[in-house]
Amino acid sequence: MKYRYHFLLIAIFFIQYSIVGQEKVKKPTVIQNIDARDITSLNGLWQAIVDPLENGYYNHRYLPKEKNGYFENKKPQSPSDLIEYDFDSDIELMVPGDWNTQMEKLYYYEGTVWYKKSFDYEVKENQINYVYFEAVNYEAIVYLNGEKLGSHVGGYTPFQFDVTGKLKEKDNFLVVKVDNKRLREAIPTVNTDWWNYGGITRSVHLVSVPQSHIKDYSVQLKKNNKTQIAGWVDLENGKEGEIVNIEIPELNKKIEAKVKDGRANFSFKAKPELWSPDTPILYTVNMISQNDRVTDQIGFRTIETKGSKIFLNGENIFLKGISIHEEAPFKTGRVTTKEECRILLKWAKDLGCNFIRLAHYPHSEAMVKEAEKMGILIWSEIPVYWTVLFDNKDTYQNAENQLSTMINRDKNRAAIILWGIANETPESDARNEFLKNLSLKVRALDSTRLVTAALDTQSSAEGGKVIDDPLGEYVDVIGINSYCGWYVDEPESCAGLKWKNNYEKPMIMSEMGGGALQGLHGEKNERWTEEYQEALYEYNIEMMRNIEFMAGLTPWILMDFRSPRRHLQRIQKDFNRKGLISEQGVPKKAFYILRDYYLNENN
Ligand code: GCB
Repeated sequence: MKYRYHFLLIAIFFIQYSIVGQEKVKKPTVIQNIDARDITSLNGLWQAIVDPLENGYYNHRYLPKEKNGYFENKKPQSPSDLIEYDFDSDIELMVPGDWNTQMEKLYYYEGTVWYKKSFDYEVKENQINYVYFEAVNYEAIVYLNGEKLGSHVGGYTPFQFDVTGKLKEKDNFLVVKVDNKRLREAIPTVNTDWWNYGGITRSVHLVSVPQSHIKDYSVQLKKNNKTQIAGWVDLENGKEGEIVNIEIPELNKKIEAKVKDGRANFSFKAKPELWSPDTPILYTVNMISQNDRVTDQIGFRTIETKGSKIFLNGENIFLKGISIHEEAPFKTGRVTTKEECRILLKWAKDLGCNFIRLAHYPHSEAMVKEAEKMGILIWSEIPVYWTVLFDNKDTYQNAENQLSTMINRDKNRAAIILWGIANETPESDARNEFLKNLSLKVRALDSTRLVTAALDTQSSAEGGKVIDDPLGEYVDVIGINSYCGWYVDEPESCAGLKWKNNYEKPMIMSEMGGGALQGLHGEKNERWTEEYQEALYEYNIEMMRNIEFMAGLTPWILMDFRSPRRHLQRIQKDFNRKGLISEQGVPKKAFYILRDYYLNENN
């Protein structure tokens, strides 16, 4: 009896501890579908102060300032006051936007910039307000009217803070300390092949939602079931037992689901016309709770693998893709508008693509939604790139947070079929464990899509390559980055290169390619000419024709993009020149080689 009692006490202790423990690690989440909410834009010109020594944050003992930090936006009250900063007489930067391409002196800048926006706001009764950031690269510390709201790490995912009761009708000021210093332990780490564009790179909104509101939802076909729609709606401050309606008018569906522990689960039969690149059909879906209503455009499709093939809606599909960086056409810098997304996506369409790899980090929600409307399948990934610190627990947590936020934001997008967990990571036990855990995380969060990773670790065997990376076990689709004819071997030798796969899984050639300066012509063995790149594509396509387990490809890359690793001034001028299109939008010869392959084969 005594022992039983002790056991009970211990059990209660553990249950409580784990609940409290969970509470402690509860991550701030964001509301689903920001486009469908009552929002006030905070985009436009913000005042800014460039602060390389973080003088507005640390005192001369290098301790964070509790008072007199730049977040207070102080003004002298008398002529004798000493205040050594002034947003009003400093620079201005456009939001959304990176700072590097807005001012010449910020081109290479990596460090802290303070952003400030003043605004009036009509506060409505009985509403909850959030300030919502679509993305800030890399670390953001956010203050409203001098008070710290919180901080966020990770350059490509959204975050929000509750500002209910903190907004005034007049003269609010939002200050964001943005820091894009590269850190060894961060995700990505210090070493990448793209520009570390700093700033408030995506839109900022003030959101107003009812006290009891729809926070999040998932509406998708059940895994591999074309006639069963299943999902849930999460309410914030909802009532236990409250009814949530899910309506799909075009399918004549009106479903009632009851809230239990904050969530209304549902599952119902339906026969939607399936979303595919040829038929990118999106249905209007209304979610209606007692006090809130959110509408989304949702597509329905299935995706699975069998052996080395990928099946979309039960039909074998060959993924004719291209890799894309979120780099703006014509002006470079980060993509900031829907129009820029559409230009890049239209170029992918012109190339004959039904698929894109959004490299190497989650792109904006606009990019994903526009691609979905245009009928383009998507591989979306997090920046676990090259040599991240695989044995560091915080690094893992950071990667997992970015992964969860990416999946959370885009889980209703039919276009996304693959979640990418890593790119070209060096094999080691720590790395295998890290990536295995990320793959398990994906499966726990979203069992309907496929897991992939881009690998450059294939071994060499006589006459060819063997895919034998242990990570192959944990992914559904194996991505292979291979630069035959550019970093290794002569282009002519690629055609005969043989591939063997130790896994009975589909393989996507997730990168291949070589550089060319648009307009530079010469012999096909002359590097940097369009002819060299053209021949390289021809030989590599020849090689890929002979890989029977290939399920698609996303060559590197649609458009030339800025990279601080690319110093050859007569050719590169800080651009990675592997684009099939120049940064000014002019296609190179290889563009047409790939287009011919896509339009004339594998249909
Ligand atoms: C790679 C990387 C990619 C680079 C590319 C290159 O393997 O995944 O980010 O930009 O090679 O051009 O070297």
